[in-house]
Amino acid sequence: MNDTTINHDAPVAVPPSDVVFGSDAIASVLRTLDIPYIALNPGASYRGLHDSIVNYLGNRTPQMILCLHDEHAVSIAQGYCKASDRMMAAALHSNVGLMHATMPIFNSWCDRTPVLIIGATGAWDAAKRRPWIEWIHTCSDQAGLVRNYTKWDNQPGSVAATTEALLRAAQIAQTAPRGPVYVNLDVSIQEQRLDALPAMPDVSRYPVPQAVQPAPELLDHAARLLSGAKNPVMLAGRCSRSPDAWNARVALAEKLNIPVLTHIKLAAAFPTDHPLHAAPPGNRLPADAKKLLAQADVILSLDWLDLGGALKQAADGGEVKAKIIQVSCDAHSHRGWSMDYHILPPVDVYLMCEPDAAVPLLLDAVQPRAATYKPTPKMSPKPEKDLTISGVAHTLEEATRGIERCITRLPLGWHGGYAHFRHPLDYVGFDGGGGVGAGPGITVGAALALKGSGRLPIGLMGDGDFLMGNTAVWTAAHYGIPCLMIVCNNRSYYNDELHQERVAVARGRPPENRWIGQRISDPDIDIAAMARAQGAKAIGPVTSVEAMQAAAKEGVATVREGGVCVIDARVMPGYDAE
Ligand SMILES: Cc1ncc(C[n+]2csc(CCOP(=O)(O)OP(=O)(O)O)c2C)c(N)n1
Ligand SMILES: [Mg+2]
Repeated sequence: MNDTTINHDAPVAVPPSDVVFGSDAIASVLRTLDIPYIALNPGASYRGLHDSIVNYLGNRTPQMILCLHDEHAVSIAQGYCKASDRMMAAALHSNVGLMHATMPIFNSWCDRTPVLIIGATGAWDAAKRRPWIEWIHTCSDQAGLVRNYTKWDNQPGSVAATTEALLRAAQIAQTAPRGPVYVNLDVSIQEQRLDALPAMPDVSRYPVPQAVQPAPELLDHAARLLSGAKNPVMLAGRCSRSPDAWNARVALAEKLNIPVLTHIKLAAAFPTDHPLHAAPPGNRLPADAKKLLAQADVILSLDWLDLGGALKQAADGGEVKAKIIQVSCDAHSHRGWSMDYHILPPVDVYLMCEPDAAVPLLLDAVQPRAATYKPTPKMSPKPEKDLTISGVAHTLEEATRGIERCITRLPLGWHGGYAHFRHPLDYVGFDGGGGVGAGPGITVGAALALKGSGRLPIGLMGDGDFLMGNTAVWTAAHYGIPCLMIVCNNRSYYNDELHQERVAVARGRPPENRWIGQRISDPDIDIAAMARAQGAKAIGPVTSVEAMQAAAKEGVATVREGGVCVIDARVMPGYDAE
C-alpha cells in the first residue's frame, strides 16, 4: 500500500546525441515545472512532443498516462488535482482530441481545478503543412473551442515563446480561483531542429503568488459580527485538502460554537460527525439547513458554491435577514459565457480572498461565543431488504471500518447522511460541471495521486456515468493504480426518468412512460465483463444485500493488495437524496 510508483513503460536506451529539437526544449520545460504525469490519447499533431517525452526525457517527469479516450485524459488530471492540490498535465490531439475533451475541461473549469492542457495544431505556416491531414487538423483560433471555460490560452510562435507560455499557464492555472489553461503547440515548432537546448528558466522566479490576505478592517468587521451573533451559521464551501486549514476551520467553528453546513458537490470541508455539523449535505438544502439559515442573524460563507441559491431556498419567497459575510475570490473567474457563478448574493462584508487565508486570522480575531445551537442526532444508512444505494453505503461502511478511504465520486441518489467525512481527503466532491461520464476518470486520477498513501480510493457512480467513462478502467489496470469503482447500477438514466415523470404529471399525461428513452436494459449490460475485459477484477452483477456485503469486502481487499476492482451493484431505482 505504500509504494507510490506506478507501472512504467520504459523506453530502450537512446544513443547519446547533440541533436535537439524544439519539442525537447518544450518537454524539458514541463520537467522544470515538475509536472509529474501527462495523461494523453496520442496524435500526430504532437508527435514531436511525444517523441521528446519518451526518447529525450525517458518517459519520466512527466510520465505518460495513456488513456483510451481524450475525455479521460482531462478527467484523470482533474481527479489527480482534486486529491493532491497539485497540477497535472493532459495532452490533446489538435482540434479533434480537444473537441472530445471539451466536457471535462468544462468540468475542471466549474470545479476550479488547475489542469495544464497541452494542445497541438498542424503547422500554422501553410507552406509547411502536410497535405490533407494537417489541413483538416489546423484551424484558426483552435483555443476558441474552450476559451469560455479556460482561464488562459495561447498558441506560441517560437520555442522561446512556448517556454514563456508554459510558465505563464502554470502560474495562472494555480492562482486562485484556479482553473484549466490551454497551450497549443504548433507541430513545426515542435519538430524544428535547434542548435542547442536553450537554458531552462529558473521556475522559482515565476512562482504562484502568495495567497491574498483580507484587509484588516474587513476582517475586524467580520470578527465583530461573528463574536456578537445570536444565531450564526457557517457555510463551509470550497477549500484546499490541507489538514492545517481543516483544523483551523474546526477550531473557528468551536470557538464560535457556530453550526456548520457542508455541500455535497464540494470536497470535504468539515467533519460531518462533529456535533456542530448541522445537517447532512444534499443536492438541495435539507429542511434543517433551510431553517438554520432562515433564523440566522449572521452567515459566514467560506466560498460556498451557490450562496445566492442557498439564501433563496432558505428565504422561501421572502428575504433572509442575516448579515452576510462572504469570503471568496471566485468572482475573479466570473465572465460572460458561463453562469456557473449562480445567483448574485447580497453581501454585507466581502473578504475577497480564499477561505484558507481568512480562517486562521478570523480564529485569532473572534471572541469565544457561548453555545446556542443544539446538535441534532446524526443518521446512518440502514440496510433494506432489496439492494439499494443505501444498502451499498451500509455494506461499504462495514467493509472499510478502520480503513482510511477517499470517496472520489458519489452517485446522484446518494443521501448525505450515508457516510461521514472526517478528513479533507475523505471526499473530493463532484465533477464540477455536471458532465456525466467523468466518474471513472476522476476516480483513476484521484487514485493516481493517492497511490502509496495507504488511503483507499473508492468511486461510487451511476451506470450511466460508468458506461460513458468506463475505459478509464484500462488505464488504472495498465499502470497499476489501485482503486475501487462501485457502479450503483439501476439500469437507467434514472435522474432523467424523474424529470420525465414530473413533466408528464404536470401535463396530465401517463407517468408510466417515464422509462422510455431512459432505461438501459433489454439487454442488460454486463458491466463486470466490461471491467474484466480491461484487466480489472470484476464482481457482479450483485443483486442482494448479502452478496453486496461479500463483494464490498472482496473489493476492498483487492484494492488493498494493489488491484483495480469494479463491482456491478444492481440497485433498485430510487433516490434518497433531497
Ligand atoms: C454529458 C452528459 N449527458 C447527459 C447529461 C444529462 N444527465 C444528467 S444525470 C443523467 C443520468 C445519469 O445516469 P446514471 O449515472 O446512471 O445516474 P442515475 O440518474 O441513474 O442515478 C443524465 C443523462 C449530463 N448531465 N451530462
Ligand atoms: Mg443509472
